[in-house]
Amino acid sequence: MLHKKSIDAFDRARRVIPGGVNSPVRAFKAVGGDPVFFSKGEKAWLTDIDGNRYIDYVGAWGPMILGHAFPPVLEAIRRTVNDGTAFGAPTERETELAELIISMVPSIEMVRLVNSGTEATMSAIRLARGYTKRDLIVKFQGCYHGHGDSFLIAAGSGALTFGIPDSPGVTKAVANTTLLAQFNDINSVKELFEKYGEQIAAIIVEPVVGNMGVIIPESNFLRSLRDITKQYGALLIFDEVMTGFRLSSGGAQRIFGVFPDITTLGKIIGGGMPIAAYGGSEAIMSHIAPVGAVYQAGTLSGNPLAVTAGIEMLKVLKNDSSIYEQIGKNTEYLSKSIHKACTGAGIPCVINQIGSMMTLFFTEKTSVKTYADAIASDREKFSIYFRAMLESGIYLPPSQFESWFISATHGKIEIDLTVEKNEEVLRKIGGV
Ligand code: KE4
Repeated sequence: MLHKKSIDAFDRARRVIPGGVNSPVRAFKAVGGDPVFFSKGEKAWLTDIDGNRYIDYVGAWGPMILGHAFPPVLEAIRRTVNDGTAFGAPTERETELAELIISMVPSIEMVRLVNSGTEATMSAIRLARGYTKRDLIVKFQGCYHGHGDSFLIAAGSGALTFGIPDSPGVTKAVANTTLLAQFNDINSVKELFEKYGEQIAAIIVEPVVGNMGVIIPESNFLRSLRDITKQYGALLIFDEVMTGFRLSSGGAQRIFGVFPDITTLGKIIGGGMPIAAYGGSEAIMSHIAPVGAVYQAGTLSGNPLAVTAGIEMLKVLKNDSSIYEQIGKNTEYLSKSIHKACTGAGIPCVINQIGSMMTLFFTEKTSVKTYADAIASDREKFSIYFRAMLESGIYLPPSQFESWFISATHGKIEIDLTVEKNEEVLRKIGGV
């Protein structure tokens, strides 16, 4: 494949944008090579500025569950934009979207719309701290909740100490209010609560992890988080920015039957437009300004175009549960086909798949259930595989530690072609 225009575009972009990208993962640092610049998306396909076409498994990092350029979304935006792009005042559409979200997500009685997943998670922990009048937050090593200071925290020296800043600019003071536990290790949570329980405002967790690659909660792990937070009077926050409306029309919480106090949402609820949300019981959400004292605001929150897109997305997802069944089946078939091919090629791997989320880990391990398991994967092998698949017209997330996203528009043609290209690539890279 020729990438001359992308290479030139990247050179130009790097002169005026840090790293040439507006979000770090897009720069291909984790997989090497230069990023591809795209000009068009349609259904399961992307076209780059050199005219190359790819089957897309990034889906803008989750929003495109109904495929790129979903016609009802485009039509609704076209219709809405003629009346203006923002008013900074309430519109009925925002209420309609809020009512839709509440009707779909079991634990949400009231919801506030914001502009990004990071805003949603930052607001959720501020709300938890304001509601409980406690300062400490527990998060899990390897889980990502956006770039809020409280989340950019690395593991401290000991299991029972506070985190340390994981980025310059994050202060020690902030790191001293974040405790780190290990996903799928309930004892690591119990130890923290035994030591700090009365000071802990909330646990925030990706109920199914996407940001270590896909890691599925062991049975009872989420239930145990629910029990321990209730026992100590802390709140449970499910960060469903990725899993919300992805794993089911009611998110991961409806699949696992565990219901948090606060849920954060994003990605799919905008169908690619910038919008996110956080919600919970009325008792908790009524602590948010202007009703309550916990302050949170946003100039473009509830933006009419983004809200219109979200209404169209959720109307389809709410009314057609067969979508989830279909994309789950297609993803399972893809996952099993790739695993079979890797095994046949003598390339050890583990694939974690749930619904339309999956990750191929190149690892000698027989399972990937924890952060330690995930980071033991062979990143170099993934990079070689990624670049070979890219050259074969398959656009995967440019990092071992991300979820692949399958959409309702990944049909037999796309899945079979991906399986075929995977086999070709494995023969090419062999036991590298
Ligand atoms: P944003 O601020 O990027 O809209 O959302 C942050 C966020 C919060 N919670 C979860 C579970 C998330 O996955 C994310 C963002 N996900 C990444 C991909 N793993 C976005 C891609 C990027 O950073 O460019």
